Amino acid sequence: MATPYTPHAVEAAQAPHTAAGAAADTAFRSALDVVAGVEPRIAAAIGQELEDQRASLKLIASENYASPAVLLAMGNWLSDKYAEGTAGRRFYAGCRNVDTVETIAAEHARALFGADHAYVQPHSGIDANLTAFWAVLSQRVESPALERAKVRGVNDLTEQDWAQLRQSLGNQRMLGMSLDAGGHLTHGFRPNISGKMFDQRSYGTDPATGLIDYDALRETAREFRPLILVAGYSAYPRLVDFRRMREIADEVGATLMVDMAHFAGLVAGKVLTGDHDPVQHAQIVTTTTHKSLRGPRGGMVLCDTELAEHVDRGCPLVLGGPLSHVMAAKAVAFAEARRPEFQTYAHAVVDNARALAEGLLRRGGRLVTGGTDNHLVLADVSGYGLTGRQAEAALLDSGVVTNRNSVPQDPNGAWYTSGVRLGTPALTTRGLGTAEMDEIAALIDTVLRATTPTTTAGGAPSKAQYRLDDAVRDGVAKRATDLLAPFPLYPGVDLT
Ligand code: DSN
Repeated sequence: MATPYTPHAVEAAQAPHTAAGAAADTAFRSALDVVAGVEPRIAAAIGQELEDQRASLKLIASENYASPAVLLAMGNWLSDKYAEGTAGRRFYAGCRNVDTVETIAAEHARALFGADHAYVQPHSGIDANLTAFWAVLSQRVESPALERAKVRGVNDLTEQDWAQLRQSLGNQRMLGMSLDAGGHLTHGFRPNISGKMFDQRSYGTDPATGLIDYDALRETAREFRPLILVAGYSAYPRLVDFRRMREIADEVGATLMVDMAHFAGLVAGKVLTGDHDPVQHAQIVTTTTHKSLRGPRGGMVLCDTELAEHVDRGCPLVLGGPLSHVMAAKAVAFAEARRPEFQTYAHAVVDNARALAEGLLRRGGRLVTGGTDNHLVLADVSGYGLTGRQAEAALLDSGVVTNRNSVPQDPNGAWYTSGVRLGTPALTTRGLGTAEMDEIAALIDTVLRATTPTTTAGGAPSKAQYRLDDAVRDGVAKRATDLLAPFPLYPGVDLT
C-alpha cells in the first residue's frame, strides 16, 4: 500500500494559521504592492497568474509548483550582481555572497544526487545540454576552431564557421533518442544548435511495444560510433536502463550523457535507483530544476571529476553571467528535495501517473507502451478520431491543461500530432491522489468522446477544428473546479 502524500512540510507550513504562512502572504502581497506602484499592469498579471494556476487542472508533465521559499529566494538584489567565473575565481570583484550561494547550491546538488561535481549556473535545460556538449568536445577533441569559439563565443559563428568547426572537430557524432519516440530537440536535431555541431543519428523504440530496443540501439551505436550517446527523454513513459546504456557507450568509445530534465525529481526522490539512476552510470548528466524537481526555472550539469574543469567553463563559453538569484533558489529547492517528504512526494507522483493510466485504459483509452513507470502518460487519441491538437484544445476548453505530443511514427507530424502528454508532478504537489486521478481519467475520456472533428471545405476531417458538446464542456469544467477545491494552491497567500 503506497504511503499517501500530504503536501510537503514546507508547503504545509504555509497554511494561513501558521507564522510561516502569514509571512509568505505578507511577502507576496508587499512585493506586488511595490511592483504595482511602478507598473500596475504587471502586478495584476502576476496576481492573475496565481488565480489561473489555482483554477486549472494542470497535467503538463514538465510543470510544477515551487514552494514560497523557492519563489521568494529569486526576487532580490542577488539579481544585480555580475559573477562570471566560478566560486572563488570570478572575473568581477565583490562576489562573496554569490560564492556562498553557488557553493551551497552545488553542495546540496552533489549530496542529493551522489555526484562528483555539480555546476549550477545553466539558465535552462538547453544551456545545460550545450555546456555538456562543449565540455565533452573540449575534453576529448583537439581543435583550433574550438579554441577560437571559446574566445569568440558560439553566437558569432556563421554557417561556414559551423561547417569548418564540425570538420576541424573531426565531424563528431551524436546518437540520441528520436523526437517522435520521446527524445528532445537538443539531442542533435536541426532546429537546435546541437544539430549544427554534430552529425546526428537517432535510435527509436520497438514499433510493437513502444519500448527502447537496446539490441537495435547497440547495433546502431556499433555502426555509427558516436562521440556522445545521449539518453533521456521528454515524452517516454517507461524506465530507462542506464547501466545498459553505459555498457553500449563504453563498447563504442562514446561518452554517456543523460538528460534527466523530466525525471530529476524521481531520481532525487529515490524512485529511480540502481540501473535506473542516471547519475550512477553516466559520465555527465544534465537537468532542468523546475520540472519534477520542483525548483526554480533553470538548469544544472552533474559530472564525473574528469569532466569538471570543462563543465565549469560553461560561462562565458556558452552562458551569459550566472543568475545568482536563481542559484539561491536552486539551493533552497535542493535543500527541500533532501528532506524525507520529497521521497514520499516522488513516489506519489508515480503512483498517480499509474492511476491515471489505469483509469484511461479501463475506459478504452490507448496509451503508448500500454502504461507508465514514471511521471507521464502518453495517450494516443487517434482512437477517439482526433488529432492531438484537437484533444489538447477541447480539454483546455473544459479546464484540463495538457499538451499535444507526437506518438512514435506519428502520421500527423509534430504540429498536429496524434497524442496528448499528461503528467502528474504538479497535481501531486497540490496533494491530489490516486482516487482523484481516476476521476480525472474519467473527465478526459468524457471530453474526448464528446469531441468530433469538423470537416474542411473539401469534406475531409479537419486536423485543427472540432466541435465539443457545450453541456459536457461546462460539466467537466465544474467538476474540475470541485476536484481542486480541497487542494488549495499556496493556501497561505491571499492577494484579494
Ligand atoms: N519544454 C519541455 C517539455 O515540455 O518537455 C522540454 O524542453
